[in-house]
Amino acid sequence: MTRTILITGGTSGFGAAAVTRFLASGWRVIATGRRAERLQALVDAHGDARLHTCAFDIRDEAAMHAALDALPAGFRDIDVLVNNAGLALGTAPAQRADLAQWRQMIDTNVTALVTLTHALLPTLIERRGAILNVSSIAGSYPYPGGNTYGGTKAFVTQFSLGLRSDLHGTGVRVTSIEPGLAETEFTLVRTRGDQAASDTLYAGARPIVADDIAETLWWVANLPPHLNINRLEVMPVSQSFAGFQIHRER
Ligand code: NDP
Ligand code: 8X3
Repeated sequence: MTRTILITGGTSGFGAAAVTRFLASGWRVIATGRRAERLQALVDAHGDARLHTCAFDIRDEAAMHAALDALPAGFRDIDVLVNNAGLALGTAPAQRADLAQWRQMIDTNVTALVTLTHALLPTLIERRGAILNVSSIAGSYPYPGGNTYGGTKAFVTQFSLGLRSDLHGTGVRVTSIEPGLAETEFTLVRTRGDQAASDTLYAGARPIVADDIAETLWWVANLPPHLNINRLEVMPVSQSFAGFQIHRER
């Protein structure tokens, strides 16, 4: 039976790679994002028989509900929700951070994620489906400048665990996927288009690439129905842990 997956943030990075991965293995895919031209490019590449795209800002609750209400009949029985759309903005310490950027991260990474999840829970319960939330190592390991971004991802991880607890007995699976350093448009977005900063961050690090996370999502989504991966932390081999910083008085 053909299964249906809704992937938010399908226009770039992990989400775009996941759209391709799931289409290639026969799934029906709903891809969302703001950039309509990127969604159209996916349709141009893959056709629209098993791909449906919806262009909307995920922070716009009315637009989200309109997109869900307008799903064609063949795409309504969603088996898997991938909450992937998200972003970091800025690397400044909290005391110099831009409050508007903090709000945008919370609205996107937290509020929109719970809104969409809430809307789809009845369908996912009926389908004994799965929720795959793209969190981050930034939710577990604080770093300077991570402040609100890390806070949103800590929420995503803990929300995933809470959902798992609430959905006990429904057969719905929930996974928090927590990638580390990954080269996508993430750093370009974070730095407002600073290609040099992005290139410098990833140079020589052999970071995670989008296809790695697409493959991880595909693996989790295709596990036997009696198995639940609760949390999955994925780093490139080049990334590991360092010690605490210590400020010394002089
Ligand atoms: P990209 O910037 O390449 O992709 C982000 C996606 O999110 C885009 O498709 C973008 O679509 C979508 N998005 C952002 N804001 C909105 C919005 N307001 N409405 C609708 N869609 C939106 O980055 P990644 O692929 O790396 O990021 C995907 C997820 O992975 C994010 O949640 C990120 O926090 C997380 N992550 C990334 C890591 C990394 O190092 N790259 C590591 C760990 C986690 P559009 O702009 O078209 O709206
Ligand atoms: C992205 C990973 O460490 O750059 O979520 O915040 S990190």
